[in-house]
Amino acid sequence: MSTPTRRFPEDFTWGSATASYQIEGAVAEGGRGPSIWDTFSHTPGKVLGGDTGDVADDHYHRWAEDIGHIKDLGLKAYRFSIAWPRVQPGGRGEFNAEGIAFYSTLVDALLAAGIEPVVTLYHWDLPQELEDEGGWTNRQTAYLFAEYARRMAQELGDRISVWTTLNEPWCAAYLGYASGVHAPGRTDGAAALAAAHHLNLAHGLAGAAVREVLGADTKVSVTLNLHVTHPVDPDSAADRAAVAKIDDVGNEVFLGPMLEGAYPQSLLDNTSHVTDWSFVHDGDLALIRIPLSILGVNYYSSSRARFYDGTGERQQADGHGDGAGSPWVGCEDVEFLPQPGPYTAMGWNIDPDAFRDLLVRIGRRFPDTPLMVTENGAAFDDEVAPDGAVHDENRIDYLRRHFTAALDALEQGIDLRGYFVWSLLDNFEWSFGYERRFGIIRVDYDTQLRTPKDSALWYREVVRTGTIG
Ligand code: GBH
Repeated sequence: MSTPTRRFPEDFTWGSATASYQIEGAVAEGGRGPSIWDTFSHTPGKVLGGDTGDVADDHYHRWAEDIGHIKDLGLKAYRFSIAWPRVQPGGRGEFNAEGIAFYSTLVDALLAAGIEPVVTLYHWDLPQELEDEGGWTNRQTAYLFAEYARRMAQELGDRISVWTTLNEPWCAAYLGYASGVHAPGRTDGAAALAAAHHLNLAHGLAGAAVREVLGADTKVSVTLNLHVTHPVDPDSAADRAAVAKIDDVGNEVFLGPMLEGAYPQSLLDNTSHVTDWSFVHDGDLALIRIPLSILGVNYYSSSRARFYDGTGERQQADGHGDGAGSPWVGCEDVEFLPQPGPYTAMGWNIDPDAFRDLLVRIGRRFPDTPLMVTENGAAFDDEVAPDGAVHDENRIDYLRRHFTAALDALEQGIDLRGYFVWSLLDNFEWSFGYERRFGIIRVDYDTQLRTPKDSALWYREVVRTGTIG
């Protein structure tokens, strides 16, 4: 007796993902204005090795070659982000025709190559001029974001398959405004919660604006980095309560308003020593909860947390090392313990079971909202073989195990529509600069030569056959 080959659905959306600041370069070309990441990366000490996105993968000039690689891999979709300061340099007022033309041409070329464009409107590169007025702590930013979204809908129109409003608002709010390891580098917990709320509002207003232009059935999504946190001692009520706090500040702060129309009372209570939440105005929650066509899930690793009783040094495991503040606003009595390995080059543990459980849990909780894995992948210390190839067996193994987890979830009846590997190219890994390589395609930063790694060639076979080799 032979077991049938396990297969992904015929119409499964296989793709790969990137983000504007991480790949484009050309930061002062084509009328682009400065973003908070330009400012941050040019501030000494903020990014490993002093790296910046000034050149990155030079994708602004090499997009045609990059689309060729996507096509060669047989991918059905490409997830990329629009740099707001490229299309509207100051974040308000005048739009920049040259910036809009760049994305319009990119979209046409993707369609001509048979690749579905999946757009993210915000992947962290806020126009610096808006940050000068408070950035995401300023309610006005949400309304300006919606105007930018409306214009993009008018310009790119029905050529876009899915409109994703935000990428990982958790990172934008907490890493940007609480721990300060991301732009704009602020360390103020109350500011981070205000930012989270204004990002929620921005999501609702932008999604509504896109649908006003393109019709109510336009696919609108948001991408969240959902945290899977295990209690250190599952039998300890205190540890389970610690995990519940992390769930609130990490997940429910977005899932609640976006999908259920409310912030959990436990979140408001547990952060009342930080803020009174007066930035939530009457009517906001109704604006935030728009129908979601797809919920995007980014997943890389899991964490372990427990109750911290105040004795000894509080442990943190956010991958950013010593010196950084905690992103976990209001969770002063929670600590993270290092996870057991194996690890990727980020120091993040590899836990595909947690990925499967997450997809199943979220899928069952929101049965009417299809899921899409909008990011999953791994950084490893790749070596280039004498023939120029990259034999990244470790990345293949990581992807194989996570694809299998996704297949498990599908077989449990979860409505999972697609999977985007992070990332198409090695790129600017935020505060870790170019040290950390997530690409399935190698980029030589001296020559800008692109070389598909073994993982890319392996992925091509998965996409072609719908089975995991
Ligand atoms: C994504 O961020 C980004 O969307 C993408 O641009 C980036 O290049 C890619 O992933 C790789 O980093 O629980 O405090 O220990 C993912 C960022 C990584 C943030 C894991 C949360 C755990 C933080 N996430 N991290 S903590």
